[in-house]
Amino acid sequence: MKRFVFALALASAFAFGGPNLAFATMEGHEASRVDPFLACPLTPDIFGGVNYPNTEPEPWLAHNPLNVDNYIGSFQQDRWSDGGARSHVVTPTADTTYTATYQAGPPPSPIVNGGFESGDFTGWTRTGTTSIVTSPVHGGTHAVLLGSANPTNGDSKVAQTFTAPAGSSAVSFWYNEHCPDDVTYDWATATLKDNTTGTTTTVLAKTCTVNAGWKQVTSAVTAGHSYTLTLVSHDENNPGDATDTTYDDVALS
Ligand SMILES: [Ca+2]
Ligand SMILES: [Ca+2]
Repeated sequence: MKRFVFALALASAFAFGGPNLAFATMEGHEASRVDPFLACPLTPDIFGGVNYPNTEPEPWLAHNPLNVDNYIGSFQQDRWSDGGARSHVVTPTADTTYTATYQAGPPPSPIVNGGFESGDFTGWTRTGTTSIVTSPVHGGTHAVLLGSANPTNGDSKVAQTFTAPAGSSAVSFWYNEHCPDDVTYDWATATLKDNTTGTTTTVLAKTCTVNAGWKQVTSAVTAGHSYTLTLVSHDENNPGDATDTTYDDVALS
């Protein structure tokens, strides 16, 4: 009785059709009929040896002798005390054609930390009273707060210079203003300077609102031009009606 069975299976054959390569896989043929391990005794009493299941995996890997592009593997799983073994044979590899489709992703935005998600002022210059807040936010978990719940004096602002990349046509941002005053005294405003042409556009005219929630501002840009976006909250430092403005999600599209 053989207790070590060596089974061999064979793999792929090529078929060529037309001007294109076509691959067909031929399943391995049977070297031992039915289950090659059926005749292997697992009871040591027959031979007097002791079987130690799963004690000695012995990996074995070789080229398919009929096609060196294929591999055939097996491992011996059980080991008898008298040297016998029980093997498993794994299916030989077969030629398979995989098609990968790659798509170019959007280019990285030249606006750094536009959502203030770094939790700091990375990418921005700042003036006046500025802070990073976690509430309210429009997107993510952070936004920038200009001004304060306490009166501040004059403009509080952040600014960033960037170059509009090819394919971009607009810059946008969101603001949430708390202005319990009159626009004569307190306001939010934003400007976009085209550094290429020297033109400055007021993209958010002076506004003073309270409890208006998040509002979006969008302004056209010309690809290839350099811009400086400045976000402002202005307070006239009068007790009792301090204004602050939260900005978030500065982005190009
Ligand atoms: Ca954010
Ligand atoms: Ca005020």
